[in-house]
Amino acid sequence: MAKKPLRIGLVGYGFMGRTHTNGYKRVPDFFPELEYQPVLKAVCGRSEDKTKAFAEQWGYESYETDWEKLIARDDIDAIDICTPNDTHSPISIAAAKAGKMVLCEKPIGRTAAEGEEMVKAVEEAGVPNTIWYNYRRIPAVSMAKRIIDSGKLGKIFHYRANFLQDWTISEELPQGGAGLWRLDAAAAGSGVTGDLLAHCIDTAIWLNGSIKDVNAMTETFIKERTHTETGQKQAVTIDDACTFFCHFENGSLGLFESTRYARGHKALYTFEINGEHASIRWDLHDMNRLEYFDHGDDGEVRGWRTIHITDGEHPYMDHWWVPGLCIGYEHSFVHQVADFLKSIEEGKPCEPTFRSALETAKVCDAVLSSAAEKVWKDV
Ligand code: 4PW
Repeated sequence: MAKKPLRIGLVGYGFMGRTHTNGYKRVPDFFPELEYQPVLKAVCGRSEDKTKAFAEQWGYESYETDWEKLIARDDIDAIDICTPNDTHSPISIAAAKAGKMVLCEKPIGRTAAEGEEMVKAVEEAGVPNTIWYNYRRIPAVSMAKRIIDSGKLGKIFHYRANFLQDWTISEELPQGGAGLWRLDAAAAGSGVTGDLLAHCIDTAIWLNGSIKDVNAMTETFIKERTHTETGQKQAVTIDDACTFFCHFENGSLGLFESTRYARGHKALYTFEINGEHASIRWDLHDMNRLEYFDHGDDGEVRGWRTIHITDGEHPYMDHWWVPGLCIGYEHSFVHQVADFLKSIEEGKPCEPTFRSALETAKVCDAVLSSAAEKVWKDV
């Protein structure tokens, strides 16, 4: 079958630039039924040497050092944004105005206000759009969605999630600049709330519906850091840790925690959902497994069971190996590319769209203002 090309213009060649590009490259071999095939047309970055080297290593046909030039090119169909959060809004809006499809790394913007502008731009332009909340596309997480939607859990009472890391426990770590922009509120918007809890919130809304109101606390453990570009000491204005509880619209209670000060944890993302008939839990460190407790089981053998999500009947797994063999973190991005290509083939939205991701941004904003004002906040 002759493939339709989807010509990609990637902005940013860091960690996310690599995960997305790997997704574009893997899809044609593992999802051969799709009509569209990504073509790595151009990558864009500020450093010419590094951008050129990335283009050569990963197989982009060309490179640019100015994202406005990339957007102006008529041989590009889709702009993929993998740059720090403060650039998501201007690049997305310009790309949409130029009639390009827009794929943007999470979170949608630094704030919900930025997100609103981005939603307006893609909707006015009528261009396909999506935000890369990749954890939805881990087969075990998608399987949790399928189980919950089937009604097996019954009424949901509790949703709890954690995202724990430990990479900022050092006063020596500067803020700002390559790789460290996540510590600089001007670039990132917030700390763990927008960077890590946003993932937990996106998954939670997807699995358990909208969040109604929140009550949060945040802490900044290291108050001053040296800025990489200015060499000056600056106040740290990101949240190093954030804990919040909430009500979901369906009446369940939520409890969320994230920190970069949990010594020993590098990227521990877990969630657990307790329903009337059954419970379910998942752990990114053991990502091919889903744990499930069904109260309807025969009492003598009732207990938590571990489902190995590697069977062809599990989400996405018919595209990979034989049952029992695992896949990894990078596959969630391959799945996101496949879902995006499928969505343009079918003329349907690719979730989460900019509009859906705006809901997560609103929860993040409510969390941060609840912590600042020490009060409950409606979303
Ligand atoms: O989006 C998150 C990042 O900013 C990721 O999922 C994990 O934490 C890996 O890097 C950071």
